[in-house]
Amino acid sequence: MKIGMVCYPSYGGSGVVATELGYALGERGHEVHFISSSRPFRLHRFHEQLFFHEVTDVSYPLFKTAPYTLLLANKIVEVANYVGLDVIHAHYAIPHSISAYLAKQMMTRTLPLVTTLHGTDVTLVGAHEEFFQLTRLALRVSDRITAVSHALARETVETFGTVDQGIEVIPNFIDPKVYFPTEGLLRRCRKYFAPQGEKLLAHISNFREVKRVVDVVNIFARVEKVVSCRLLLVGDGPEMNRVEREVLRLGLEGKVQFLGKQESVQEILQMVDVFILPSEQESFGLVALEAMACGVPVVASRVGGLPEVVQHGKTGYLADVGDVEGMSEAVLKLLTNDLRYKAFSEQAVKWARETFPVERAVIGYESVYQEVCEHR
Ligand code: GMT
Repeated sequence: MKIGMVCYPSYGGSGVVATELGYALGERGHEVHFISSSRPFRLHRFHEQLFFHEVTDVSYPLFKTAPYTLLLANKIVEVANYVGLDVIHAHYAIPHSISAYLAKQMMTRTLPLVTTLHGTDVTLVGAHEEFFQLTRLALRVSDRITAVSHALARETVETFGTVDQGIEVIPNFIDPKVYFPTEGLLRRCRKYFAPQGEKLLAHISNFREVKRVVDVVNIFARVEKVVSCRLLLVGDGPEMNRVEREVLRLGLEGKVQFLGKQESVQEILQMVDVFILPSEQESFGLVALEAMACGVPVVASRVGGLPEVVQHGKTGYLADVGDVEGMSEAVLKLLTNDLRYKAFSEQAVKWARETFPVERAVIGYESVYQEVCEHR
């Protein structure tokens, strides 16, 4: 099949899922055409079945900003006609599904549209008054809708009412050839970040308010009073300044290392001991899954899709949003009992590999594409 993959190129789970899915589809002989404002950040390996089409900016004195939704719609039509796309897969309803819907109207043949909901499109953007009707339209006009967790599927129905086509849940996934536990290779790095043999805690995100990165610093502050440890903060975003101020306020600057935006997060995850994700909202929490696949137990908030990803008391611990005390106790439970830690780490790898393999997801998406193409 020839699939048009529309996604955000920036640092974030939905772009990662779209890109990894693209590689997996390419491996299975499909042709995948990414359409985005710039090259998706994980689309760096050459693959003969993967292509990238950039939506070019247009400046015109009348436009305050370029009308991206329209430019994207136009690009979808151009690519669909030129390469003969069979299906459009939009990751994130706003504006991608709306652009794809516009593109469908402009086409002289049928072009099925599959929308994958990733979370903030429904929980934050879709729930804003300004986007509510548009998101509802995106849901109505998509031929098939998938969501990355049952929690997100439920929340979509609660927010927008029954979706006629139904919502199929296809959980996010990992490639165990990329995310796996390893020793040795990363000892050198570990020595650099934890020179006295300290434990290493980590958090990776786009540092938006919803991630509650300040909580991560406060959890670390409590833990490091009991166990000698360091914190690695990976990513960047609007909360960075607040987080830095909190680190300074707590006098932790010597123990917290900011690594900025990183691409090969598996290499960081492979050297850390516990991963912390105290988000306010999380439809899935892909990075928590990536951590577990690397053998790193996760301490996270009991919210959205996270209870479907992290097994409380088995592969990590869950606590209520904002429960900094509970999360620091959970980290300490893991760091102060080697036997427990080893069991959690092994269970995390097994759970991630067996429950969220890339093969299962790619077969799920493939059959969705086939069904929409058969019914066009
Ligand atoms: O979490 C973000 O801010 C980024 C966002 C995105 O669109 O990339 O992530 C969402 O999609 C990911 C991939 O499906 C999920 O793993 C994240 O949980 C979800 N984020 C939220 O729901 C806040």
